[in-house]
Amino acid sequence: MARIVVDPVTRIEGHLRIEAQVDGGFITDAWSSGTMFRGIELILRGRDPREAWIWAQRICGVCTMVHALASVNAVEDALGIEVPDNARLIRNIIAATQTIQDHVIHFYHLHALDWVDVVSSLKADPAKTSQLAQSISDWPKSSATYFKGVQDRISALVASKQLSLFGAGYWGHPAYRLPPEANLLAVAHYLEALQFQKEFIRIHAVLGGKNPHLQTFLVGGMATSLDPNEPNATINPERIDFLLQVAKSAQPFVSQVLIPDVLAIAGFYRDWFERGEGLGNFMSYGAYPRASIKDTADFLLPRGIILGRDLSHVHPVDPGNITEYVAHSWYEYTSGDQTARHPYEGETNPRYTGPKPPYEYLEIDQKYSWLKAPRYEDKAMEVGPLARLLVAYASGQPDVKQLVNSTLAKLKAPPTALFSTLGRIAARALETQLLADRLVGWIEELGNNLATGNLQIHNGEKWDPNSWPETARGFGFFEAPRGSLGHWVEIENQAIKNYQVVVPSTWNAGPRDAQGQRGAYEAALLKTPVADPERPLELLRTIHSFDPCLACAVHVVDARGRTYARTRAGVFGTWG
Ligand code: NFE
Ligand code: MG
Repeated sequence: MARIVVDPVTRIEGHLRIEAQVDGGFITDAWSSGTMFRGIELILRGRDPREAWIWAQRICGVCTMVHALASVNAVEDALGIEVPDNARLIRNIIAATQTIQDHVIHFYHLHALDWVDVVSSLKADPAKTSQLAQSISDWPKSSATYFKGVQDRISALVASKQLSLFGAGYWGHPAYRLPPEANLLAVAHYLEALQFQKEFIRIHAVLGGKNPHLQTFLVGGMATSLDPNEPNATINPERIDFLLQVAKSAQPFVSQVLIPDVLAIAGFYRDWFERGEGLGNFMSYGAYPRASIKDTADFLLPRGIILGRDLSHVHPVDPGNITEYVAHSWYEYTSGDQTARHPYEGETNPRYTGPKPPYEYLEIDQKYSWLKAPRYEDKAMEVGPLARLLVAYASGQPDVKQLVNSTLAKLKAPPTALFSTLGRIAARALETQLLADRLVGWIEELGNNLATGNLQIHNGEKWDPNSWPETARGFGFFEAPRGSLGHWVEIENQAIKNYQVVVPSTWNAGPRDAQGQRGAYEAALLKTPVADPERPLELLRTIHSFDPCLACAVHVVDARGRTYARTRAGVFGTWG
């Protein structure tokens, strides 16, 4: 028996520590720990609810605007504000743009190197790489000369002995299976994806003034001016043309680069279609209102719950059934640490109980994470692209059904293959395609509103706090790139009395609850083979497939700083 400690897990946002028990070459138990405390929920207390989104958005620099959106949704819900159609469209456009960019960055820059051996790409024959590229896609950058150029860049990097972001990888690990040509192809696309995401996010520059942390959210709508006759308006016909042009750039990149790469890589790692899922319970709050923000039955990505991998039944989501436990988290509840609390009654009382640094292992029988443990009807849930896709598929969403069925046919895999590490990766890629296709339509709708004189962007009816009731409370849901995101706000005497955020990575990376039930990461790691405990590449594959974001999940870094426990397994590259 050996205990593997990976701390920090890198190529993620924030600080995550995984401890795993390995017996006979397989993981037999695992513990997930968020190792920093943040306090945005406390910072929000006493503030004007109309400015909550500005603070909440700083929870994360990766999923940037999702907390702004959930925050305005929550305050609008509390105060009974309906937003105009243009605000719905602009929010959908901003959010879909965020998710597409985030998913591309995740696949290429945060995850691909768990499957792609950069150093092996030096052995590739550029001519054969060209043949491979042309056999799987029509993407034009596919000549032997092009791949030779990419290989020369990697060679120069290796010769400089400064591998930079490719330093300290597990290169040569036996679990890498791609031939050198496929590795070179993927490395070329890693570099292209850097360029793509930089250009694509200009949609946020137009609609939000900047990225990350857009400036144009507003309780009651958006602060983006619409005027067909005003050259300086945020949205005029020229800007619509520009947005369309940038949005359309995503379709070829996703269909000719991302999807073929995911399918090609999956073909070499088919055994990863059979491991790494874990809980079997999946939840999506639903996202992207098609007609009205209020109509939660009419989302592009439907709301629902799948239990026990049963795709024949989609259960409804009742927001009243969401609670958080702190039995194994460094917090205390006035009602006792074995109790669960709904976010409206949520408490953020941090209390670190140990171990004292430097330490070897977490106190797994006691408290061991800065994340709470969210539960739905006392059940742990996986959230994220796979959950959304499964809920959409089981709900009969026609676009998703068609995408999933055609992809499974190409992979010659049954639907049960989705319940896996690779299923998570495939689901993210398919969602990117779905959103890239839909994004253009929303921009066109916005252009139509502009052309027909529907220019309302903000509902100012409840802007004056004197028009608010003495007390009010509401919640805002959204499906962030990593999954179901909820903000709960309680307003009293025109100020925030309590604010609670339950975030996707808290659902997925959270610790055990009072009943000892594992969180999604903890469950997903069980039975994972580990060929070399000193280099636990397989563990990283499953954890990275969730796209961890601990900054979101623990929502002020421990100002005293902390010494990390011994890093048993170093990993390469950092993010954030
Ligand atoms: Ni910091 Fe986030 C997303 C949110 S995390 S990335 O997506 O909300 O779980
Ligand atoms: Mg919280």
